[in-house]
Amino acid sequence: MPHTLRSFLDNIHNRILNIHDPVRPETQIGILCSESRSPLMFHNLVGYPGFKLTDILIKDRRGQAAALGLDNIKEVCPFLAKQMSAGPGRSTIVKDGPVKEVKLIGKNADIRKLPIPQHSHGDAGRYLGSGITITKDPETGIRNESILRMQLTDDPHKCPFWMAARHNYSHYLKYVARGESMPMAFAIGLHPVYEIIANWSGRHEDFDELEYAAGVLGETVELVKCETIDLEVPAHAEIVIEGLVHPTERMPEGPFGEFTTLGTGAEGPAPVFTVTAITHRKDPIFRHMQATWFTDHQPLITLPMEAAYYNRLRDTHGNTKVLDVFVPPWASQFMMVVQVEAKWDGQVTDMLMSALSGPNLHVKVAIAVDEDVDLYNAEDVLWAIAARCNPQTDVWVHPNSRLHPLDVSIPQIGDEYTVMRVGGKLAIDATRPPTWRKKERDSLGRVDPMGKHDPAIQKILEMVRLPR
Ligand SMILES: [Mn+2]
Repeated sequence: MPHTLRSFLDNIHNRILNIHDPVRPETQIGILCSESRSPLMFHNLVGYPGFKLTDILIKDRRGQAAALGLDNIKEVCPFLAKQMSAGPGRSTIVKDGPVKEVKLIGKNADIRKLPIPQHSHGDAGRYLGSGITITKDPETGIRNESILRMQLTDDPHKCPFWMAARHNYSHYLKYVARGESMPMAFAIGLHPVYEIIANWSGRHEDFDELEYAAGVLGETVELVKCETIDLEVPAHAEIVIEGLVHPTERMPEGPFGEFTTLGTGAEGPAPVFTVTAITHRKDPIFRHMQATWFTDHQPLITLPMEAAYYNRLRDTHGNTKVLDVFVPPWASQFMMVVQVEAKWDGQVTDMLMSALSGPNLHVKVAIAVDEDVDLYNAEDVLWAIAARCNPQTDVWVHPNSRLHPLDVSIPQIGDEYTVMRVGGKLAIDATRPPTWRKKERDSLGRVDPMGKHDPAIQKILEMVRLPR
């Protein structure tokens, strides 16, 4: 059986909160998804009979472990790094699939009839932020996937969108140079691993992100041809939106509350997606990705980033014992915590420089902690900074670095590019001295409370740990 949104929801069914009360996607979904700690399924969407809506599937390590088929949350980053190192899987084109059960072509394809929420107060409108965006290089025929934000308007078929992702933007520029419209499709509602890998930003000259995700899952992904454009889309998606992007058409786009939880960042005249068809399952589940603070939006991008940096940082000095990498979803993707056991002086320093100069522009603050610090726990990380860090020698600011276009705290350079921000990056070494200097290292060892390993009290210990 292929990995689908439905197979994933079956696997986590006992964690899902099913909501049967009437809820309005345009005005009420935003806060409900933002506040939820666990998976949600809305069964009664006012104005959208037949549709269900789900979100908050992988916001924490527990959901991410479930997506990767793991029990231990500490394996998430190393496992994904290993699977991604193994390279892509395959795709195959099939004649038909569940996503073709209902076909709305041309005038019947009104995007406003999908239960697409408005995410935040101040947004320019309802926003699709959960569609795996598929384009194809007109020269090589190799597809690209990413997840873009697209704004709904009063026009049932016209949607401006922000194209920040590098690969499909380069596709668009090739179509612009030819004076042709670019075919583009949005696939909504896939197994989360396809959503996660769609946000990977590495090079791929002879495969696409769908095939890469299929490799991580150990399967061949089934694709079907679109109805109105020359493109292939996942056969087991819940919903597919097909359309064309004209080479010169522009509409105002934004503002949109982004993953930063800030309401501004990339407004401007934007390319326009013209809807040509919508196909979906008979009983479609709309996969929403709420874009505010600590939702699925952050880990969808940070997971492939963590895996890529896990491999990259282990290369420091040819052999650095990096144990785990965590980009906290509650820190806007701009902070990276690395758990490391250094052998030599300077090793953590160089590893932190590598973290701050890696492939992603997101990393503004890099923190190194020891193997005995729970890097998923902000309290423990802040303890390490407080107890194991001499600010005179262990903290530094690197100036004149390029930062993420949506990092509004960093000044913008010039007004020709909306995406060029240059500022400082912060490194914090909160680790003990390296292992070859055992005496100094031991002086910063943390004590274990009495009885920690006493088997006789482990049951009581579990009870006292539970929140009451
Ligand atoms: Mn790509």
